[in-house]
Amino acid sequence: MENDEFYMIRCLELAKLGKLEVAPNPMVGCVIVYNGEIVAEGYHKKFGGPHAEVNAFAQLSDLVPLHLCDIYVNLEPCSHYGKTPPCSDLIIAKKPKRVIIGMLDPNHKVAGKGIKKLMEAGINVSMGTLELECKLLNKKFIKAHTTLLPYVTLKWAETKNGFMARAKYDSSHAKISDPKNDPFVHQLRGTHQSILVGAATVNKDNPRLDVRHAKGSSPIKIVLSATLSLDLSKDLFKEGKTLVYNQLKSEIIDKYELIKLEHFSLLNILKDLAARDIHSVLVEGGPLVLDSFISQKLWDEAIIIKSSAEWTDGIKAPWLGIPSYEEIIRNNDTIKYFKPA
Ligand code: AOF
Ligand code: ZN
Repeated sequence: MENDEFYMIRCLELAKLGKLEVAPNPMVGCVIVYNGEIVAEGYHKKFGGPHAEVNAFAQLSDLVPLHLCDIYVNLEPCSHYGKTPPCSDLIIAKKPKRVIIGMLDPNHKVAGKGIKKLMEAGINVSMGTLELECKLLNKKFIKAHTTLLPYVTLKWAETKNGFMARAKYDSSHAKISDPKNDPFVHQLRGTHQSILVGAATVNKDNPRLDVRHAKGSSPIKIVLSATLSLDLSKDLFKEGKTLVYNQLKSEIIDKYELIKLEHFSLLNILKDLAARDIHSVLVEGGPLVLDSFISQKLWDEAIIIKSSAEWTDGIKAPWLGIPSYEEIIRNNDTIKYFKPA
């Protein structure tokens, strides 16, 4: 149905407007159509706030005959009492002609129950319009709910000949990517709930790991330091929230939290993050941490910023050994996107 796809594209556009503020909730847009015309739209704007359907109904004029309207939504309307009441009950009360849904909600609290409620109430439901596109938009939400692990994005910059850091530390930080691409990198930070580095990166580079060259709130910072060999006076610990995974102790200290894991492993760290409703992690290094994610196959996507600079020596960047699925030239860098084989 061409028209269904047209309105679902609009739902996806609306849903994306929530991308910086809804996590760990999904991005959801809703469109109400009467007589071939969009008469109301809404989207989920903020975590804890009203769902897309509620915002769309709030826009609808009383003059529109609801029983002749079609409702489009990219995610199955919810069936549970969370921070807000069930959207499927709201839709049933309004008795529309048809409800067109992009994909099932993988949240086990919903998972088909929303659709079942609608159908049992005698509403005509169409399922799966632009399902792939809907799934792609909410890939982080889906990963977390189906595997109980967060979506892991690896990100690093490397020279044209594959070096990601100087062999010996120098205070210049040996910046590789074009500074004009800082907004791009910060946009990536803003669309992940957390950002992860190893202790060596904190001690050597003193990164802030915040969002300052783009819109969006700064992600929760995650530092891996099995032995707590970490300089806690670094900038990172001054602003925002930081979780330090280690093998020695658990303690909450002002802006950071030490979390002791009996079995210190990447998998257990990821499980713990998902249990805290952290659905996405941007791994920004260093080389050993990135290598561990790759060798343990615990990543979902890698974004590599390749500069035009060539160094004679340094620390080699990880080698993914599989073709990129996309390449984009941005300023003086090439951005390469990889997926696991
Ligand atoms: C919808 N429409 O716009 C969204 C839905 O705590 P709550 O009440 O906000 O519920 C969060 C859950 O509701 C979330 O995990 C997902 O299953 C669903 N999100 N559902 O019908 C929406 N954002
Ligand atoms: Zn809902």
